[in-house]
Amino acid sequence: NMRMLWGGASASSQYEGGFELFNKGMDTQDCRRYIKRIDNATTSTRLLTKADIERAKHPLDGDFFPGRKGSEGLLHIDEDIEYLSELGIDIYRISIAWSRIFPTGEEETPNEEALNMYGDILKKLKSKGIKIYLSLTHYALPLALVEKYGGWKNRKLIDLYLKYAKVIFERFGEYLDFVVPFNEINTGFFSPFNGLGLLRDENRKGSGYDLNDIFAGLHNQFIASAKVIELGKKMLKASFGCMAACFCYYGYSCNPLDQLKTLQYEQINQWFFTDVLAAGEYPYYMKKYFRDNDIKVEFLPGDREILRNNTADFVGFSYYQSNVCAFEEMEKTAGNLVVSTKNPYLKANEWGWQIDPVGMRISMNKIYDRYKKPVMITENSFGYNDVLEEGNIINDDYRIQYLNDHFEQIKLAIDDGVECLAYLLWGIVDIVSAGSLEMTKRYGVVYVDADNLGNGTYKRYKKKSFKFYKEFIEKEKNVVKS
Ligand code: BGP
Repeated sequence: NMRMLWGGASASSQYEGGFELFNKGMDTQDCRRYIKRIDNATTSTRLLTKADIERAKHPLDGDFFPGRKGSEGLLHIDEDIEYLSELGIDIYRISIAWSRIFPTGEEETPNEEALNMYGDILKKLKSKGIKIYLSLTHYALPLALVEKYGGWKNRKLIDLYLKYAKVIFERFGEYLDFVVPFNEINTGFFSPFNGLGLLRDENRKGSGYDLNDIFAGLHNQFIASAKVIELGKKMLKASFGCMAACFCYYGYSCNPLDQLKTLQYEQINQWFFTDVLAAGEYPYYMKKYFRDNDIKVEFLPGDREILRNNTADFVGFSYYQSNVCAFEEMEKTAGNLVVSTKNPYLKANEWGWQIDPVGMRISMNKIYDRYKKPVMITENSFGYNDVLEEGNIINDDYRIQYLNDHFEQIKLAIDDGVECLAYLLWGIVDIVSAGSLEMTKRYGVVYVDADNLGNGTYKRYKKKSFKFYKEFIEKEKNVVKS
């Protein structure tokens, strides 16, 4: 079968900029204001309220919305594609901003200038022999759909999403190799604003969200995802996947209660979502969770068949770190989307994310074992506040170490027998972080000269890790030939 592919990944609102371009409609990511990080839960920059939306529409002096500028990708797209080509990557993951194509989500006809812009980008990538993985949406929901329908909790969004997907497939189908309807489908559970466009209600006790809204939103996304796959398979030869954030939970000790909590945490935080999209039905254990939390998910006639008949061809996942479950609340650290218990065996970065290469091998085996479908690492790398030194040098040896250790474990998982389609280095050209909106939380092998408030030249400089990744990919390509 095909050699494993090595590539990179980005997301529209973290990379593009071009907020004023071609009458783009505001989307949820354009509303998120930069606030200096006070804790690693990043609640204030992730879980927006109605007041936050109003402020985004009428900003105060000094307000900065990083999603509107990203890392000025659109201003540097030709140069960035040259870097990708120089690296020799096989595949590149991008997302399209829905509100560029349909500013309010409900226009009769799509925005032709925006379509042409994305068409040019896809053509340029293909002309370099780079395969395309398209996320139809990556957190960026047209704001008008939040204000008019309350976001994904309204079933109306399914048809509007299909209308958007149909245009993308008609116009770009020939360029697409892999299509995934939603980024990290489990985000809706932790980050309901990013995942589902649900506003946090400050007057509500607890998280500020009604679980019935969250699970209605998730159900609508599951149905939308399956319907997009049904439509896409009629129109394209691409492979269709699902994708979730992988948390790789460990029990804090061999205390059975720690193991029980780990089992339950992994079910509700991770397996539930890929069970629906990759296995095609709601898993048994959610019945108890819905009963215990008084949640009623409305299934319309045909819903169960749509899910069963349109499952994902492959299971993508983002992997950054592992997490710990302790039955007794213990010392907390942080991780992608969730706050987790500290693992005494692991080192962490300044955001408290714990570095665990072996967890990558464990996760690849567990996901492959569960679905017997090819897996794909759709996000990996590590956030560091890289320093631009004299002569525009960035000595990110720590990132080379992280990547090298994770590549070793990926190869061990493949030796275990796991079928892995690709590895995509997250934020391969530096972008704005999704959780904290920080430019200084850098993942890439290409540095972008900008700070957290949008100041800087936005010039690109190759980091030390650029050469490492370029040489690694070359070796990978030669090994297969020999
Ligand atoms: C995932 C998102 C990505 C990416 C990643 C890293 O949840 O799919 O958009 O940003 O997290 O997290 P952060 O950017 O917050 O460091």
